[in-house]
Amino acid sequence: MSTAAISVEKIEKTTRGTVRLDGTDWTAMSDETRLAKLHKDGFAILPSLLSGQELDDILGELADLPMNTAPYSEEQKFAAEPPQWHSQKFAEVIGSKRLTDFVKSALGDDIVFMLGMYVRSGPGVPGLALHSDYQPYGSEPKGWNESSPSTLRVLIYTEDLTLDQAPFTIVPGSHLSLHEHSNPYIRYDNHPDMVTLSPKKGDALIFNVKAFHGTHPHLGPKGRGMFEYAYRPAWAKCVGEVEEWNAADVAAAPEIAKPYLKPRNSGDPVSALGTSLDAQESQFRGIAPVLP
Ligand SMILES: O=C(O)CCC(=O)C(=O)O
Ligand SMILES: [Fe+2]
Repeated sequence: MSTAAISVEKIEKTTRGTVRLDGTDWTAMSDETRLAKLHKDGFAILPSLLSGQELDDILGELADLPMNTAPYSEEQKFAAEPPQWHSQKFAEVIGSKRLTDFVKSALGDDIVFMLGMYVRSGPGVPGLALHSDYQPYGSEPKGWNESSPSTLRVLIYTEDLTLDQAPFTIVPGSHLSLHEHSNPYIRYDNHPDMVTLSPKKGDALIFNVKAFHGTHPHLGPKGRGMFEYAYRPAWAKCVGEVEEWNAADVAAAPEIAKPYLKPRNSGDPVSALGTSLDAQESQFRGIAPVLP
């Protein structure tokens, strides 16, 4: 496929829909405002979480990680095993103070790391239709893995997501919808409320898995890498059983990651039934998120 003729500035529409660039300047913003936007819109960007050197160091450690190829494109590859057990530096990000402080501001102090992934995509990858990563009733391909009612995903790209690099798409506020159109098992293309995000390499894009999101197709000549992490509050376990971490892998993980490597099936929400707390000291403000 010849891609040389495509000018990034001219990409106004793709097979996934119109490109409407989110114009937010995420650098000139407090974490408080980022958190408020995460609550209201379902996503936020923490700029420059990883430096170019840190990305290169992780990529170096991942260079010999076995990858599977997607059935729909030779150019789309997924880690065949969790990257956090292969690369100590990838695993260190799980406990990054800047990242976990922000995630805790959204989810509370007791959080569980649920997912590590590494994906590479290249020219010709068709992009992802808008979808939700919340499957409350489970599914054949995902089992119970996406059934936690409260999860944030964190995406860190290893290249700037220019418009020809399969930029990210999302429908702001879709994580809040109770409407029949927000059946999380449906996918959409050409949604008029979809916006396109174009984060820089090393930024952390954080989103509520209930939000409908996807990507435009990969039109440019350069490949892109993506590190993925997910966290949930300790109570919000998956509805059915999911695969546990291997104890030896957890034991060998960097110390900074270990507080978050609790069992994937841990959590006992129902035991709180009958509990009644006096909230007047203001320590339970998490049920009333602040919006911008
Ligand atoms: O490839 C991307 O940018 C988004 C992938 C995605 O849908 C996800 O990580 O949940
Ligand atoms: Fe997704």
